[in-house]
Amino acid sequence: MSNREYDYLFKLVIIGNSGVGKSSLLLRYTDDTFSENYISTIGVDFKFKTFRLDGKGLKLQIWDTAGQERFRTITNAYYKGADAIVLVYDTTCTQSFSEIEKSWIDEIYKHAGKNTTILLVGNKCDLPNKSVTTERAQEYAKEKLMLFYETSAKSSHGVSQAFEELSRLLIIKRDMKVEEKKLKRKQKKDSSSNSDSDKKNSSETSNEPQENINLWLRPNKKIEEEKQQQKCNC
Ligand SMILES: Nc1nc2c(ncn2[C@@H]2O[C@H](COP(=O)(O)OP(=O)(O)OP(=O)(O)O)[C@@H](O)[C@H]2O)c(=O)[nH]1
Ligand SMILES: [Mg+2]
Repeated sequence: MSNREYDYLFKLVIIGNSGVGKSSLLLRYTDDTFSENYISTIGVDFKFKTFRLDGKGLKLQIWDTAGQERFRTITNAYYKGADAIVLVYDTTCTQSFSEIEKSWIDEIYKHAGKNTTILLVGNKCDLPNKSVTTERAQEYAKEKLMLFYETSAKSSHGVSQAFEELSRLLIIKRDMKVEEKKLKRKQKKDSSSNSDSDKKNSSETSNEPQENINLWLRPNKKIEEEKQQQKCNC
């Protein structure tokens, strides 16, 4: 990492039904801790995670939102400008998944935009009473062009892998955007210098009589002759 602490800064927002384990996932990923106690999030909270990935320095600003319906108008204001949304359901709770299909996805499209990168996370995969099959979630993720991981904030299974895979995708997208901008700037510069030289050429050539061209060539020829005469013979 050159003179800055990181090469890439990304904003992520974790959303999903209340109790699916959003705060637990964040705490597992940033602090490597887990608690069985359930303290429901009020409004929003955030944490930073700075790390190196494939030789690059990354800083993630991760927003943890309250899943409770009554906070929805506050929380969806945070979707704007997010590089990615982490959409969480509980693998043992069918309702938490069907609400993704019914409402969470529309919330994302409405407040974050249709092109936002989405990571779908099936949390609590350590529990035996699974009710949302991997295939069902996988198919849905494929259809909606989302990344998909099953995790356990309790055992830490899949947690850092999910965030790292998401970060890799965000790096690719950011690099492509930067290249696109550079290309556009270059094209703009080229087209403006072309039109300048077109103007110059048209004023130099089209309106000038043929005789003048010869006049310009003549002094050059003279200079060449003079140069020849000045050449040293030793
Ligand atoms: N077994 C198991 N329990 C989990 C896991 N993740 C979270 N929990 C438990 O699920 C409960 C809810 O977790 P939270 O992380 O607070 O859920 P949340 O999605 O942040 O909930 P809200 O803040 O209300 O939206 C807590 O009792 C956690 O201990 C997990 O991976 N496995
Ligand atoms: Mg919470």
